Amino acid sequence: MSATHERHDTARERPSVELDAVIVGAGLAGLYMLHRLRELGLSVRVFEAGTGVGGTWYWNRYPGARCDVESMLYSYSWSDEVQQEWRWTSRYATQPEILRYVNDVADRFDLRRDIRFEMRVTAASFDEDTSCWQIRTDRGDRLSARFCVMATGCISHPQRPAFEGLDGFEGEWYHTGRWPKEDVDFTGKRVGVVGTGSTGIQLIPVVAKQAAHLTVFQRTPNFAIPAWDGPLAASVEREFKENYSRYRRRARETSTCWPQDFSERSALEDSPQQQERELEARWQEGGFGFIFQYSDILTDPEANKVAADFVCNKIRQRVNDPEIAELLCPYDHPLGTKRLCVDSDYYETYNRDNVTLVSIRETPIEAPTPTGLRTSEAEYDLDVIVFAIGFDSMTGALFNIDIRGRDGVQLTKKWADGPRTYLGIGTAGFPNLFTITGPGSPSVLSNMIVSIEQHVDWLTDCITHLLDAELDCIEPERDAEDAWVDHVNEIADDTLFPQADSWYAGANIAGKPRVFTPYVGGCRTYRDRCDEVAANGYESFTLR
Ligand code: N01
Repeated sequence: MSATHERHDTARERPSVELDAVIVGAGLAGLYMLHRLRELGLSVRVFEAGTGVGGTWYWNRYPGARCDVESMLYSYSWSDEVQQEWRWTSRYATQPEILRYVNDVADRFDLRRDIRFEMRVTAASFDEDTSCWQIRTDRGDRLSARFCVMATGCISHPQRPAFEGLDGFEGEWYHTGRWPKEDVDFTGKRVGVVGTGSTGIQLIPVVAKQAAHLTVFQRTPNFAIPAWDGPLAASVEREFKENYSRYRRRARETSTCWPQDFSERSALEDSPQQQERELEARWQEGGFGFIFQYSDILTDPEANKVAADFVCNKIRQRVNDPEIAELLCPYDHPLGTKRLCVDSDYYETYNRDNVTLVSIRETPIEAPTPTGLRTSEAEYDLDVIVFAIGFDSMTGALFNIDIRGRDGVQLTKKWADGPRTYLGIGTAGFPNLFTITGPGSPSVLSNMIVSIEQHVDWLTDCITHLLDAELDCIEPERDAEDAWVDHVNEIADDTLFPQADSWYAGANIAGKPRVFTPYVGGCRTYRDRCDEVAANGYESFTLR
């Protein structure tokens, strides 16, 4: 393996290319996978629908977009040169800064030469005769590859606004997950934002500062913890750079891929005064780590209520109008069972004279009109509508490709009642098809970049093993897959997660089967399991 062969098929216009591996997506996962497979001497091609690298950070250019993991930890660990030389400017990196970082990595390692931009893989089918994947793109390319790696992202397929009449809206409208490259100027405009998840919560304060008037259409309030963002202190940068190997090792050892982990203490062991003190201290640290304060926030309703009440009281302190504050207090899901949001002045934004909160839970949006949005109660005149309504997560990007395994079985059919994987890495009947941070792995519950590196490294070892042993194919055994899916569901049922109508469970998409897909057993346990499987000669996989 390793050479790229171009073979002309006289019956067709385009040459068919034979490769060792095709990778779909040039985000953080696709780029690292390319780097590792190249190191093995394989011929690899990456297909990317965008014009540049970055994935999530390429598409989500909306104002206020930034990562909710601290920049010193949301970065690749595999190149000491990069982690020592790259200089982050703030505690939480903005989207433009992360995109510059990803581009810098692509340049340093000359990754672009194997990436085809503005090309979307439309189909991938397994050919049993050659044990290769036959791949097609929207440009008419046809390729054959031994390995097919889906680095398509978990939260990458935007949910289209399903409002009839949107075409008749005479103003501009945007989806945050497909934000244009050009600046959108809200100055002097009446703007409506639909959606108050992590994205809306980041966007709303920024738009409010520019727009003449901002109307926020909220269906369900979410919990947000302040980021307390600011310039990255030189001392913090130094501390990380001098001790990076320790921080990275620690992140790999915890249950969430953060260097800090859940406390071992139950909230219920503390007196109310102590709880208040502990949570206040954690609040002052800011960010996602709030959830780590007690061991049982995600498992015990009473402990969860302690944390949720604390955050709701903070909302009441931050918002001047008590009625608006109540509308912003979450009521329908335990804290943390939807992704905890991290905010910068989100709640204070509702104290501005030019911001109106419209609760559409009881008075839903009925339709766009030529001049704005109509709810069941009123009409709102708007020049711009921004939809921050989220994604068809976990499976949306995969289902956007016509993937067919053995006997022509379609992935959409096999997963019709919910995704079925072994370890979130592969699925029975689809040999040599790999999903990086796929459903059934901890991925979206973790510091994503650490989970990406874990999967890429595991896959690289796996492919090396196949090549060394002169084996063609690997795929999960169906029994192992069934047992894994059951295990993922069972341990989720021991937590409060299933109580929320979250995208983790597909509950945000009409008609999607409701199955909680991320593995909640912790990244450390998961990593140990993956390592054990590899050490035992890829047990529970069939190798041919
Ligand atoms: O999407 P969401 P998101 N009419 O699905 C509402 C990651 N992320 O893009 O809750 C009216 O969370 C919907 O209301 P409801 C992070 O993992 C990370 O915000 O369904 N409203 C909800 O309020 C995050 O969890 C970062 O009732 C409608 C909102 O739209 C994930 O991406 C930043 C509606 C969607 O919230 C997704 O976040 C941003 C409708 N028809 C995102 N349909 C950071 O790193 C949906 N909604 C910081």
